[in-house]
Amino acid sequence: MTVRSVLALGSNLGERGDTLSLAVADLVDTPHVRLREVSPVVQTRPVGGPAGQPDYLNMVIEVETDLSPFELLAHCQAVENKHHRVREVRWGPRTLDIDIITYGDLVMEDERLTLPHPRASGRAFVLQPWAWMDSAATLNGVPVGELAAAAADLDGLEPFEPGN
Ligand code: PH2
Ligand code: MG
Ligand code: MG
Repeated sequence: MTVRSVLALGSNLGERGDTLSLAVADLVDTPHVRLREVSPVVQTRPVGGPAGQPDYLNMVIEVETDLSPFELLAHCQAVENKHHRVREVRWGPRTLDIDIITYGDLVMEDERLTLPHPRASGRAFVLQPWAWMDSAATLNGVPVGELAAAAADLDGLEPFEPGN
């Protein structure tokens, strides 16, 4: 059995664009995860966390996987670790963050993993690239484009042109 899952990637330290591309390649470098869709990359202002941290690059992808939710979480964390993710300050700057946003229609609450991602519905840095990737996507029954339009951080979001 396979399930479609939306993953959100973010980076605000180092070679952000390269890190995101390499991370997508690493995520699908296993027979257990297939890439289905890739969003545009957006540049976004940091939401929360310590003041003065650099802008992020964010994107989302849709994958098809036969991994369980916790196996997929472990896989995402292994890719984060490969890219020198260090867990220090909550919401602090990071080379790479990979969050599971949805896993099929699964709804679950666990201290390690809550699905759908509990903060995704208010974050334009997830919702807007997702809406551009999949205009029919919904989250908790609401079109993600509608959620993006209502999100407080939509203002600071712009398409990212590599080289600028
Ligand atoms: N991730 C966070 C907190 N704040 N802000 C932006 N713009 N992009 C992110 O990926 C991000 C954030 C926690 O993971
Ligand atoms: Mg995150
Ligand atoms: Mg995370």
